[in-house]
Amino acid sequence: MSTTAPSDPQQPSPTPNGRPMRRSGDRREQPKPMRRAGDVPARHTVSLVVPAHNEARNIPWVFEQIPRCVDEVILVDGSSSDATLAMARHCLPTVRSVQQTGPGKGNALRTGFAAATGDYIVMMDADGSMWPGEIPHYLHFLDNGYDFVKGSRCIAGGGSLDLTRIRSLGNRALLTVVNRLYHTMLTDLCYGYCAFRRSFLDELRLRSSGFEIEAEMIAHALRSGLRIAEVPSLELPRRSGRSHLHAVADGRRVLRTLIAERPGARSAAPVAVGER
Ligand SMILES: Nc1nc2c(ncn2[C@@H]2O[C@H](COP(=O)(O)OP(=O)(O)OP(=O)(O)O)[C@@H](O)[C@H]2O)c(=O)[nH]1
Ligand SMILES: [Mg+2]
Repeated sequence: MSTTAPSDPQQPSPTPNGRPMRRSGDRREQPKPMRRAGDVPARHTVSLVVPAHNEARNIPWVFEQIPRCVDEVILVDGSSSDATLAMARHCLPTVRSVQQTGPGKGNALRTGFAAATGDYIVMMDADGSMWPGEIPHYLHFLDNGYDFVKGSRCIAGGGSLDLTRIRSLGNRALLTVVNRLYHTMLTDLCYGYCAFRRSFLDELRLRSSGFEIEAEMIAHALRSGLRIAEVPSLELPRRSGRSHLHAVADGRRVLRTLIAERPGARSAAPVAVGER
């Protein structure tokens, strides 16, 4: 009398040639094609640096909309007296928080940049005036060979629902200065939504402490010969809370920075033109 082992539902039933039968859903081993340089672009990692001073009420709107392409979010807290940090941790438990080393937005950004580990760094305000959904537009240009990508409110597709008359005039005047001094044709200047390759962080040689850091970044990017692109960006009104910017005093600091850092100026930070 022959006996048959009871069939094991885990085991595939053998085929006449002794091999297990392939079922639909089984993974097929595909021969892997050889990867050549330039075939498949590797995905670059992205750090988002967010300076925040008393922005607890705005953080939820901002953090909820950060796209999945961002790998790391760094919140640089400027000794907020509200629940900025607690709110950030509540909305995004993986957020990395760093404490800035001195006063001002410039100091906060430099602290955040130094802590970032991604291939690309994106900087964005915490007040809800910049829509996180635009981040992929910046990354698109970096992925396609640009080194420094800045938002522009003054090209088709961009705009501002926040610029007051005095700020708009100031921005246009400072823009004229930068275009003359640096022989360029940028369309916007005092706007802090930017992205750049982290490998160029040293080349940007940032020293500013206040709002003039945005102008310093652009001035040094131009002087270093970085490939700069502008993407349209819509600036929204800050969602709640008070502005930290003083249009006249900060405008003067931007002007001083642009003049001091102009090509050929003795006081300018040494920038390694043509090193790349
Ligand atoms: N960590 C830190 N963040 C700052 C400091 N100053 C400003 N910020 C942040 O930098 C971003 C830009 O500052 P805002 O006050 O919005 O300046 P602004 O956008 O020119 O002004 P509004 O248009 O009125 O909003 C915001 O996220 C602020 O919370 C600071 O000293 N430390
Ligand atoms: Mg703002």
